Amino acid sequence: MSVTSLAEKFVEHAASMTAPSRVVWCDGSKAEYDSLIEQMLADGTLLALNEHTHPSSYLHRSHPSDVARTEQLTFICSRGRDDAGPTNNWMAPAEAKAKAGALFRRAMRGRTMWAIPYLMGPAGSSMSRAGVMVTDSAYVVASMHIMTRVGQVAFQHMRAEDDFIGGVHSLGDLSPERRLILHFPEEKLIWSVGSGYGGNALLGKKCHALRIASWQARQEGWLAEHMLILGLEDPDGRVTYFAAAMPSASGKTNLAMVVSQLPGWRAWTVGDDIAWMHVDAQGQLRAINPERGFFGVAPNTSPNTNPNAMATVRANTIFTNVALTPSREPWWEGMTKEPPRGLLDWQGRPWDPASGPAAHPNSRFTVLAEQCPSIAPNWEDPQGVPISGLIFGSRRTQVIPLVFEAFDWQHGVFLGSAMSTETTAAITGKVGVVRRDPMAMIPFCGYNMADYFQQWLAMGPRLTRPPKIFRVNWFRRDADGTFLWPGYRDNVRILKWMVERIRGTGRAEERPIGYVPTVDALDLGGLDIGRERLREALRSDAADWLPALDDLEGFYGGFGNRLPVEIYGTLADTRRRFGG
Ligand code: SAT
Ligand code: MN
Repeated sequence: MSVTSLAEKFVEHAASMTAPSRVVWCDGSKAEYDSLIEQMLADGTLLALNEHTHPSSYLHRSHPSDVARTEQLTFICSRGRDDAGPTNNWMAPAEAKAKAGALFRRAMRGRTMWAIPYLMGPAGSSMSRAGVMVTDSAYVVASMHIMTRVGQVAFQHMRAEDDFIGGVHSLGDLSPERRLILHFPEEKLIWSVGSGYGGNALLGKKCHALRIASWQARQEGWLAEHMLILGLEDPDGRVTYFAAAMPSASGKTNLAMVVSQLPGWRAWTVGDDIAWMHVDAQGQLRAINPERGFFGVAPNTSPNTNPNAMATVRANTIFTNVALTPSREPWWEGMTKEPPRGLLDWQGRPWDPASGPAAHPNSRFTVLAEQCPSIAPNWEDPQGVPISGLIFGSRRTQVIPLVFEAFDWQHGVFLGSAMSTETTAAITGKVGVVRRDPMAMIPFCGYNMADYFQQWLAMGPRLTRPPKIFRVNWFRRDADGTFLWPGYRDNVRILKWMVERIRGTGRAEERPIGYVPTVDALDLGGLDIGRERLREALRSDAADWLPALDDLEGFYGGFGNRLPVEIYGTLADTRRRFGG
């Protein structure tokens, strides 16, 4: 492999700080992956699963205090505090280097440091970007093999010697007291210490492909988003592509792999977590999936909720923190109705239902995207796929209707900026608390969110046919706490209506919040849902919305006069339409 001298220097510098006993450059080969697996089986980092039912698949049990992203320990270390904005934790670069430097000092002594050149995005795409990360975790290296394109291909895509994001990762002592996830956008640098968990440690994913990439995207005029990408094929074979933002552990993977219930309609998966979107020379928005695999939430994945994911993880999969059956098969809550007897829980103890779930609620599978039965034939097209619809979805028990459409681009950006959601197990902390989460990017936007809204607004006029923007909420409940909409595969009915809206045929009524489907506009063939329930799922009352808009104004206030006037203006228009 020909390594550039700047990449070499970067790795040498990281080695001088962390003092590993040896440095190994990764080439991304199958032999390399196999030897990492061998090593982890030998030292107990991995357990082999049943070779007949789950060939070449493994279970990893993480440290019990290292099971999710730790947002309170995640910082944007831009030079100016205002450039990180009020929704990010900020630390001055010098202070951050001093603090983390103390934790990195000789942290790898007696250990191997792997240097991983990786590419985010398909080979041959001008939208793809390279990184070089070092780590002392074999689990991280094997996971990077699955989630990114590792090896020479990264160097081939560098447009200059310094055209890569540098990442330094060490497990440290895994203590949350000595854990920091730091981003230095001006230096194209990521430092992460004290965690081996996916979102904290696979630096290509959230740290690079969202936090640093969003900063670069702002400067270069594109968007790095927390979005799945899917194509919906109609009975005539025409495919309409969507990108959809939803918070972590809120159904992105399920929607990305959805199996259609509607005769003749079929969904194709392009990505399940991240979309990089550019405007092409014709003014068309195009998206690539920067990742190569899925790092999906296991609980509630079943032959019913996501048959494609179940088929994807039949082989060559690394499971993290799931439960184990006596026949060495993975198991998690929601996979089968009844838990099998004799389970070991995610920490390897005989499962006692009184002590909580058998699988950790944020347990995961890591697997190549190409194994997914619904993977789109063109998912690695260097040009990306043309996006006709953008979807903002969140998890809200109340207020937000099942689906509605923005009046125009600016209104759609407002709807994205107004998102709030109930928290999930994907982050450490309390589950089910409502928090603001514009565009599902609150944990991932690497710069001031007021500027981020401006970036979104500025995209609209550059697009010849701006995608229609939709807001969805699969999670609304009735007074008894039961979901109003069945979700999962029935969500294709909602996607079909969106395709009809994009083509100008779908029926809708105009309301203060946007265009809402009329009850007869949705294809409900074969679905047993009362019209009253559907009407309730689509309801939008001033009594719910006006207080919600007041709350939203409070959130916007935190940005001061950096918030684009268009956002305030659209808020005022919405209030006026409600008669408030
Ligand atoms: O843990 S990750 O950040 O990689 C996944 C997620 O929370 O969206
Ligand atoms: Mn995610």
